[in-house]
Amino acid sequence: MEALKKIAEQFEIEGEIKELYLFGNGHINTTYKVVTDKNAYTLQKINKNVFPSPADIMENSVGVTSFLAKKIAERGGDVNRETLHFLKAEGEKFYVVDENGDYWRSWIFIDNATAHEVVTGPEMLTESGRAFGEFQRQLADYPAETLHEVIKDFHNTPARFKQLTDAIEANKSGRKDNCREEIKFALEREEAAGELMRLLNEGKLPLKVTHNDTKMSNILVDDSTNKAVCIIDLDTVMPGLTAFDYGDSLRAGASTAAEDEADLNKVWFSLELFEAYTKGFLSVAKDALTEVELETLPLGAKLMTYEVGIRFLADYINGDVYFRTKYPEHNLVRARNQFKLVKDIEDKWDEIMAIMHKYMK
Ligand code: GN1
Ligand code: MG
Repeated sequence: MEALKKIAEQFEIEGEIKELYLFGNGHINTTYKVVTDKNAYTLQKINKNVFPSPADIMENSVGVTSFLAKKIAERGGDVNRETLHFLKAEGEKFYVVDENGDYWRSWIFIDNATAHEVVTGPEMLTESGRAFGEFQRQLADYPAETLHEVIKDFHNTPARFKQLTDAIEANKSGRKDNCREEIKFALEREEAAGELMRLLNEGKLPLKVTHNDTKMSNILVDDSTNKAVCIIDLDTVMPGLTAFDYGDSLRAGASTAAEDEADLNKVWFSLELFEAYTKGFLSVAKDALTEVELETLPLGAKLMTYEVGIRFLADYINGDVYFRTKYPEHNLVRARNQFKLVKDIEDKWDEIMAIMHKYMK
């Protein structure tokens, strides 16, 4: 506790530390709440195995949140609540490095707000769409090319495809023959996998600031109003396509089951949830997007789902080296689940596009 206190005290916190304890349920970083006699703060250790350059992450995060803070202040909002307010440490840095070489950061604690793990209905998805749409709209004029690419090729689906074919070739775990059907499903879609990247390379889609991990649990929702307050988990903020953020929300949010549900009869892409999210997202982001961006948003839903499916499959064939698993077939179950959603998105494509056109107007 004393060691943690010493780390916290290197940030520009106000008051005497009264309490310091573990907080939240993130899977990657380690989070604490620090309470002083004047205020409360979040203190977090960045996982250096997943994120090899924490200083770059902090540069991205501070760049984006200070840009957002300016806009929030202009419209009379609460800058310490509607975006993360990172604290400075010594030497104008926004992080502290401890004796083990671990990087720490801190921001003003946002109270009376919760990150929900489970989507309880369409209203929640509309609110999530509004929050991520707002994130896109407010950052539309941020110079995306100045951001560090903290995880290379994160949503580059053809690069992820290559990682899968490499995994199949190496067959490190010897599991290749257990998943012939899934491999076939993935390989048949090579052409489609490149659609968004192709449009980007042809200059038809603009590079934007994207969050890249747009699930419901990365939004703090106000406990009394149920309105989204603040987008959190900015580690994967990078240059990307709007379709990545829109699509990744739907991958997780529009499914009728959990990402690792093994009974595929329960796994569907819900048009009701899709519509709820789309309504919220476009109600705020529409005017900040080009015609081609709007037309290709649903491709994001298909490709983000396909992409994480091939990542699960590759990890299964590699012997479960990336995603945390609870049982030997866990990654294969996840891959099957995502592919079931991809198939359902393909089957419902005309209806999906019709809904999109309704809200594009
Ligand atoms: C990982 O750990 P979590 O849930 O924030 C992954 C995402 C995947 C997701 C699938 C840095 O996110 O890309 O969509 O698992 N994040 C990273 O559950 O690889
Ligand atoms: Mg995350």
